[in-house]
Amino acid sequence: MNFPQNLSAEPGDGQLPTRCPYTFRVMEDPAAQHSPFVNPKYQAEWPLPQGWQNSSTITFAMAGARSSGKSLYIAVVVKLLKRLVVENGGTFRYADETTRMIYEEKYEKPLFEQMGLLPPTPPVASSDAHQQRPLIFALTSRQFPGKRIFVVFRDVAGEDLKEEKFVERQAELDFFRYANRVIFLYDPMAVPEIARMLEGTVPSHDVGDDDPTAVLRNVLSVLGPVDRPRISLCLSKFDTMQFLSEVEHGAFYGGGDQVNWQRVMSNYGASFRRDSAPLDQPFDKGASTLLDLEIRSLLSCLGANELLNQLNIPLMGSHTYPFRCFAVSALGAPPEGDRVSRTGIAPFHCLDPVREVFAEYGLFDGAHIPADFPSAWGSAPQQPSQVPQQAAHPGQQHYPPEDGASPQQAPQRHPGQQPQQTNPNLSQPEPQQEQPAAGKKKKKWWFK
Ligand SMILES: Nc1nc2c(ncn2[C@@H]2O[C@H](COP(=O)(O)OP(=O)(O)OP(=O)(O)O)[C@@H](O)[C@H]2O)c(=O)[nH]1
Ligand SMILES: [Mg+2]
Repeated sequence: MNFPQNLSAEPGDGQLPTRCPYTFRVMEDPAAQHSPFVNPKYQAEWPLPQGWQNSSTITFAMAGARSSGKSLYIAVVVKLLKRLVVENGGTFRYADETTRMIYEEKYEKPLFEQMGLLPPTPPVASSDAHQQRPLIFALTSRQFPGKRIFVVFRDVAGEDLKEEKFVERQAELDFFRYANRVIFLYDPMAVPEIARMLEGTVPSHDVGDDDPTAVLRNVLSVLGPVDRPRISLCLSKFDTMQFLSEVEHGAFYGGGDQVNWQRVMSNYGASFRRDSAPLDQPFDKGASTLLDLEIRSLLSCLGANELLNQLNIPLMGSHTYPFRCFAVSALGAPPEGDRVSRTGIAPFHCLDPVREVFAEYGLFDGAHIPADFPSAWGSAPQQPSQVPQQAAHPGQQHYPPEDGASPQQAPQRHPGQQPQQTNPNLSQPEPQQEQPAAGKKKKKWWFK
């Protein structure tokens, strides 16, 4: 099932515009030296990474209840993203020093070096809230030699998405409205029936108390009546679901309307039993469509009907929320205590939500070597210069406003716009220019 075609969630109409890495909003002037959404007084501390001008930006915002697996997903998906890019003949690097420091300290070292888990992401109001800074990666692609692509992830604390006093924190999450994808994780272990069945089979681990339906409702309320970023609804910790095929269900299965989980999860024909397409092969859209249908039905069996219904009935405005379902497992096996499994980290289907976006633009979609790709000693021929089409954003304003007025209204989208299915016209590079190093000092003004 494809995303609805009557909604264009991409302001660039199928192209990849230059966005502000902090607010995710499209920059009207892609050649600007600073984000127009950052208060000029603080632009030195919130700079655009080197080479940002006329680049193409792809943005991902994480969402989900506490302990649904968001931070571990980011830790793993960054490693996988690098492999995907390199397998496809591209290059991958941290776009700035801030990203390197945060990724290495908060994600890579604890998980991949110490083989431990990650602490809960601190709420944005706390002084150690590292997720205020996005993780930005600079990519190049062999399909589009010389073009600069930046991929941006923003982690979120489940604590900030909980129901209690959500309106007070809502403004901090405005970037959801402009993300290319909101990756929403749904933890099956939070379903009491599943947790009960797996007791004794899967080592117990953290499960948040928050209702994922309420958390999703909060995310949708941030989107308001107009903005409809596409939502990748992921059944997370899928390794735990796979254990259900081994659980003797005599004690749990009473027949009738009850789901026989052992039978469901033992179905060897199901897409969720197979791995994704190899990294040097095109993203398998057919398998992804099947998986989408299977996971919708699994979510329904897990009692997540209200959650699914919310996406089909607009909370505000008149448009439903375009979403597609995925299954992901960052660890590949349940952790043992506060450490990852002794068998190691074996991610399952984690890159699917990212590859699905790339495939839309023909990026990193199989090790395709263009006919004019240079021989070993030649230099890559440049594609004709094509400047990305920029969406008109009337009334662009700094955020936060200098005069303390309320933030600017969302730029108007065009619900009737058809997304373009062809490759994007990625932008040509500009000569590199010096940027001040990203400031380490935290500024309270930015996220109140
Ligand atoms: N079995 C399994 N457990 C996982 C997986 N990913 C995360 N977990 C478990 O879920 C816990 C929470 O993971 P995090 O990534 O820290 O969750 P989070 O969504 O970032 O949580 P907050 O930061 O509090 O919002 C981990 O400590 C693990 O116990 C997975 O792929 N498989
Ligand atoms: Mg976290």
